[in-house]
Amino acid sequence: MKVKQELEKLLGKEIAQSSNEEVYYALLNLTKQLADERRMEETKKKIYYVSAEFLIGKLLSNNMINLGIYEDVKKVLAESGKTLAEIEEIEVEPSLGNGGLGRLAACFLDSIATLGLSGAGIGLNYHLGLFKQVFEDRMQKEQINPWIKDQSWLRKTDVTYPVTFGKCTVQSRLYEIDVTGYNNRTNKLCLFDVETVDESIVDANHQFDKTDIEKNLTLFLYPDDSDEDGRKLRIYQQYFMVSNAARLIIDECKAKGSNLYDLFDYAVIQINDTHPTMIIPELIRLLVAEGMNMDAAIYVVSKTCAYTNHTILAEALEKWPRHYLAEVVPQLVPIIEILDDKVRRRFSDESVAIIDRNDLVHMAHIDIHYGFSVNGVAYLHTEILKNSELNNFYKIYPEKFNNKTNGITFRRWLLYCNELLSDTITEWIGDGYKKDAMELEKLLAFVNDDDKLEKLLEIKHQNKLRAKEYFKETQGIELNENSIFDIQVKRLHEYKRQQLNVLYVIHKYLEIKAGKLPTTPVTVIFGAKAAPAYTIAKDIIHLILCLQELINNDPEVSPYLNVVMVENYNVTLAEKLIPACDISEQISLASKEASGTGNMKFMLNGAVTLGTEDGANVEIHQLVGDDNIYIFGESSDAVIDHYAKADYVSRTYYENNPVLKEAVDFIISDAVMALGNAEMLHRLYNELLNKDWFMTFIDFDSYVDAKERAYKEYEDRKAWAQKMMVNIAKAGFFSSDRTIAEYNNDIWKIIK
Ligand code: 26Q
Repeated sequence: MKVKQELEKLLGKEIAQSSNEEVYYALLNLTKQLADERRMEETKKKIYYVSAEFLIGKLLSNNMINLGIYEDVKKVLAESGKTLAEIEEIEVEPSLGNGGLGRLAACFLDSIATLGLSGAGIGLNYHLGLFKQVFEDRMQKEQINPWIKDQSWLRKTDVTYPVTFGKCTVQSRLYEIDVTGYNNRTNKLCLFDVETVDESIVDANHQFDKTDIEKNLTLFLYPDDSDEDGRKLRIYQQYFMVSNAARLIIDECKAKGSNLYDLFDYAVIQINDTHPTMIIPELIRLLVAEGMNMDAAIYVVSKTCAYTNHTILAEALEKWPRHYLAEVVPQLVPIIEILDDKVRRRFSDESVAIIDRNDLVHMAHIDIHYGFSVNGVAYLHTEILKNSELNNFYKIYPEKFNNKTNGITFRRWLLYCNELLSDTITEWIGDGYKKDAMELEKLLAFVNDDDKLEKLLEIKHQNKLRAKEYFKETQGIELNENSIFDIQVKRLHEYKRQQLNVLYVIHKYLEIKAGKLPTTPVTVIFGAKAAPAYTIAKDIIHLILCLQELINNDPEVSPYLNVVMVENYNVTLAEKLIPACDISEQISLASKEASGTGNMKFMLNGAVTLGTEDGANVEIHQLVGDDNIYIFGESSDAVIDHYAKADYVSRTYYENNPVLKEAVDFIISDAVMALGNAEMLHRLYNELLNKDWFMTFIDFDSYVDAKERAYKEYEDRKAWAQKMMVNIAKAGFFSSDRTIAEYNNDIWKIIK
């Protein structure tokens, strides 16, 4: 294809004479056309990945890479004096997810299409999605984030269903986004919406009538659930999502010849965490409405649905009061009661019941009893599910439990975000790794090749310069490209322990003030959004922003240490930061991070992990060996034991450790108080001293040791480059192509 001609045909003029915006829209349309040409016939069985989140990121470059026109387009643009980077600025990042689970869903869609599997994602078309984060007075403020433009990747379809709630019926509308595989088929992401949604009901303080379902249903991802109306709105959303999904699936299967008694030969439904759980009773309801008897419907649905668990945090396991469901979706309640009744007849163990004694409906329990597969997302996580969190279920259904260690798409997280590295790898080992990521192991042959090690360091430096330029331009932030980039980017949560990193920063600051100067300067970079109602998380952001101000403006300290918190961390910023990183902070309290996927992206881009034995870090550690990772902290067994015995007392650590005490006390020192809000800083200080539920203090010493060791070893540039090489070489296992192949072999069994 002649890219230039095609583009100019769409533009009606020369590229050089067109604005960036015109070029962007021409490329959008060209890409859509090409994606459409790769549509393929669907196989008998299809995988439906149902998820409340799809954190897909910008799509233009991704699609052009997958369609094989990326290089040509770049060349053609360059000839007209334009860069792809400036064209991409026009695209807005869709705001359809908030973190790991949503980004995982996006990587999975890419790999499903890339492996040539017939599949679709199903979710909601949130108009305002997740909030945009801005910093004001060194605090997080949320702004609404409208992302849908007149022309976008969304395609309006004719598909529409009436969805009935207790109090009203709404009419849905299906929108689709094409999902291109890498040199392979095009699948779809199906996003349901209601046409009556009205963004204008949101006031200046982001408040809106939470009971006006017709107008608010698809406005926000995870609407504020601090009151009952907010919690019910979530149920409205979830039911709307799964009712549409169930009907779409039934319609498609019927069209392919299913008589519905054989639904499981046509469809497999992967339930992404518990948010889509109501698809189980909804499908049962619809099959019964089609004339199937209840037992047959339960049997068919149970053979069609599979569940992925993404967390062991108790507060994230959804339990809905029965009376909420009775009000929002009364038609499901009798079915859920039958499901509960059947469980209770078989098992006397109260802990596996669906409706508990307090009349709470345990969504995960529905999935486990009435799905055929339950999987965790990393080896350790699945072991913890089997042996503790879900042990009572594991004893009943050992055959259902399986592990699927997460993965990431290397198209976005290497080929696109780090072209320098991927081009260099191609030069060294050919491009076979682009289809078979395990070929990256060929890089191990170069761990003693000085020139190649030197080249890796040079690429890292270039990526730091690129990040420096980007953040200077977009956020006015100064990054020192000659410093160690020590990065922690992920949602703000106490279990992820940004506060541990902060305590180290304070400790380092105090050391520098006392005259102990580091050899190589360090930039500690944070990026994180806090849930709007999560007070302590916002306090931690506040502390980071105060320290940023204090440290970066202190001429005694800033030549050696800088703290940077980037605003509105999202997929686009991740693509800039990850390739520039030296040290990847993965410091969750062991047992709490189900997997993590940022850890994999950093490793693939040549950062060295500083982490606990948690989630997929355990597998990274095993792959790269002790010398190529910095592991610290209590084991997950020890942590689980502390919780069981309730014997962790943070104050004891504080009182017995003067270095820790000094750092903690600094939170409420005059220096910080002069910049910050006393109430927030005191609240955080007290939380750490009196509660510290995620055991920050227990790992402080070993964290400081590991970090010092990493900084020290960074000085030996050759030894460090060898660690980088090993990390990149061993990252192949974390390709989502591997993960999806495993899902297909063990769970989905889609035959090409
Ligand atoms: C729960 C109750 C009520 C409302 C919302 C929620 C809720 C919302 C979002 C619960 C969980 C989430 C998101 C979870 C998530 O992102 N989990 C991450 O999933 C990744 C992919 O498997 C893992 O790598 C991470 O370890 C895990 O934290």
